[in-house]
Amino acid sequence: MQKYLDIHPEIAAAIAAGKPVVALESTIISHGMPFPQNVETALKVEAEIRQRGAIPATMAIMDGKLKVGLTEAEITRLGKAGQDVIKCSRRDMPFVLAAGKMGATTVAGTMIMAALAGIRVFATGGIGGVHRGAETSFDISADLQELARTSVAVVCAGAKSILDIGLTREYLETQGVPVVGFGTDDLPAFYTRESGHAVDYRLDTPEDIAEALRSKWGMGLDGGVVVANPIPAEYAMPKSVIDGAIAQALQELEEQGVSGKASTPFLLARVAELTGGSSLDANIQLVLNNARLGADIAMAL
Ligand code: PSU
Ligand code: MN
Repeated sequence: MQKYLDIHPEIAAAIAAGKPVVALESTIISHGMPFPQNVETALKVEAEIRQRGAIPATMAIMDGKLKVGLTEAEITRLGKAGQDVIKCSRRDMPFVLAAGKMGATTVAGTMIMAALAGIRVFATGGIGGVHRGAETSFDISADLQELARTSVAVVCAGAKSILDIGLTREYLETQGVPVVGFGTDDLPAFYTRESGHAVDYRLDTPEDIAEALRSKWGMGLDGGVVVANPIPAEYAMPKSVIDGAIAQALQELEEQGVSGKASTPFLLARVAELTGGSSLDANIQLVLNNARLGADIAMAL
């Protein structure tokens, strides 16, 4: 493992000293947002985490290493390359590593790297899930299986309604993955604060969340936890606007026959285009909001 894992010295020191560290993914940089907003947001997210007293660790595969903690130059390199970077979930990581190519980690990939490095809290925008029509396409994100097995708490704004949120909930339940609502009983749907689906447990403080994580892992139950944090009300989008864009993006997905790992980036990009800049603004704000909560949980832990 030492051969592959390259932990930034500041992060290695923090982990060794038991200081709070928050993992961050890089597919959101390469495939989730356009340049230059992706790089600006990634750097702002890191700054926000530092301001709360924790240390950010953005993950990627570069130069034949699993890099835990990127420099500003590395984040910029990744953000400029955009969709040319290889999106890496569990399946992809060893091949990109072996080939010495640049890879951006998804939620699943980032959870794997966080666990390898000893980081327990990870903040991002949205998780992958069970896609609409999965009963025929079988399109279920590997993020869900990773949540079932890898012991990292994922702070997100819920799941986008490009997914079937009800089926995603069922899948997580089957896999024993708890879905916690931070200050909410209703699972957020990324751009909107509510999905109409209940969370499993509502907790109102970072300390309560940290205590539940300690209990889970302390009793030997491996696996992740979804911590769903609603987008701040002032940045939430009207449901009708977002629903319309998602419906159109899904129709185009089918018409163009997009499938496999290309589906999610295609849908994210089309929804962003169809809603103009407003969904990108919302996306940026909710990620920052999750970074703050992630830092608070890491501090409490
Ligand atoms: N959802 C978002 N933004 C994202 C992603 C999902 O709102 O950037 C990215 C994350 O990296 C997530 C991945 O892990 O897409 C899921 O891809 P797939 O559905 O192919 O597993
Ligand atoms: Mn998929």
